[in-house]
Amino acid sequence: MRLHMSFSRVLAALGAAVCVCALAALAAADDAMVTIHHGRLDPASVTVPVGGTLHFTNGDAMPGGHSVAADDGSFTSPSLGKGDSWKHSFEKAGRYAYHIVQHPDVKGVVVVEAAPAK
Ligand SMILES: [Cu+2]
Repeated sequence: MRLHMSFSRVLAALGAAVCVCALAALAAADDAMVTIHHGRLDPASVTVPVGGTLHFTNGDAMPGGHSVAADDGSFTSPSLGKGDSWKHSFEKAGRYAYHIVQHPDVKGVVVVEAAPAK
């Protein structure tokens, strides 16, 4: 009985440690998300800090999938099926105009901001 009690306590402590780690990872992540649809990018304009990561998720089924590409060629995603994700990290500040390859008239912009001076 005594052994069982302490084992439960160890489990509880482990659980708490995992929770704290997950929260810390979330807080530290300079991540943003964009969902790709046939006729729009949601949101069309997104801001990440230098070093931040943008996650693109394809929300709509499309024969051959959807992909996104920077107008200046600095990034191109693979073809994404519905529900698939792809991520890209931005190491240089600037404005990156991009579009959906299958819907070139659907445009978005990624604003990469320099980290504030410390
Ligand atoms: Cu489409």
